[in-house]
Amino acid sequence: MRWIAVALLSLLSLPAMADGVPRDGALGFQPAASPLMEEITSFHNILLWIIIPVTIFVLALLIIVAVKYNAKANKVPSKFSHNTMIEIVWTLVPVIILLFIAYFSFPLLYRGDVFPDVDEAEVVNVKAQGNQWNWTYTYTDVIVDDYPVEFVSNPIHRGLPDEPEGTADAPRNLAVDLPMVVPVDTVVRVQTAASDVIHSFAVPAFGIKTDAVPGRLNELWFLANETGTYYGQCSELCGKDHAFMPIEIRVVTQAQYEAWLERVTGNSVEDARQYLAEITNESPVQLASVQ
Ligand SMILES: [Cu+2]
Repeated sequence: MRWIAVALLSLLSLPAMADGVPRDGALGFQPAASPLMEEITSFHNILLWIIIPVTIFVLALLIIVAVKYNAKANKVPSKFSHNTMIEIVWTLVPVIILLFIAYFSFPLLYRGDVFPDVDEAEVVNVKAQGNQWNWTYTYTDVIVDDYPVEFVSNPIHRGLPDEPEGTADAPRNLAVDLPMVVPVDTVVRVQTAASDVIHSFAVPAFGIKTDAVPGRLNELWFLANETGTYYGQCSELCGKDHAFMPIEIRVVTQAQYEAWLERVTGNSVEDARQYLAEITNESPVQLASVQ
């Protein structure tokens, strides 16, 4: 009974959550923060309306058969082996249901692969390189002294000596020292690669997941439509610290993004980090329910 209560409560409280953090006891997806994830969530909800009746129908058939046709209740079993009509029905009906699902599913599956038709000048390009065990983010459009801006995003190991100050509330195994920062309502192209083994770049609130493969450049895109802090994790088993290479993305306003860029390009990552802490204090991330 308890999990039913938790499920109902988590459904009721869904709209109140703003940031992309996993919650204790939650069911379903994190709240969508991109148009793609909104579509994935509504497709998932449509599927529930199909799956639940199918499950109830099959369960009902099983119960009817078990009760009505068991050896005690039905001592003389019928001997027929074929019924053309019923075989046509139980083949056609599932085919129609599956075609209906595929009709919505396939375009959605490839939506993330097709880059939207936008002005290249307005796209933010970031390369995400997976390493054992952290991510290197390269802002390929932002050049300082002939080199693109690049920094390593390390997880915050809470309780260990290298824990940075003021991060006591940061979600465990999700927060990083230097997050990827992108502007809101802007198409972001992420090119994934890896320096050692295969990793995978995934952020549930944006509905994105793409492998990061050594010697290969994969591409994904997202558009975050709400400012906030969003968390993801490496999603391809990559070694002993696989569970400790989180992804943190800060979605900020265009003005904040430009201010952050100015600090990064001023060659001071520490300054940029400080700035992020400042704007976090202005609108703190709600993490009260995170353990
Ligand atoms: Cu991994």
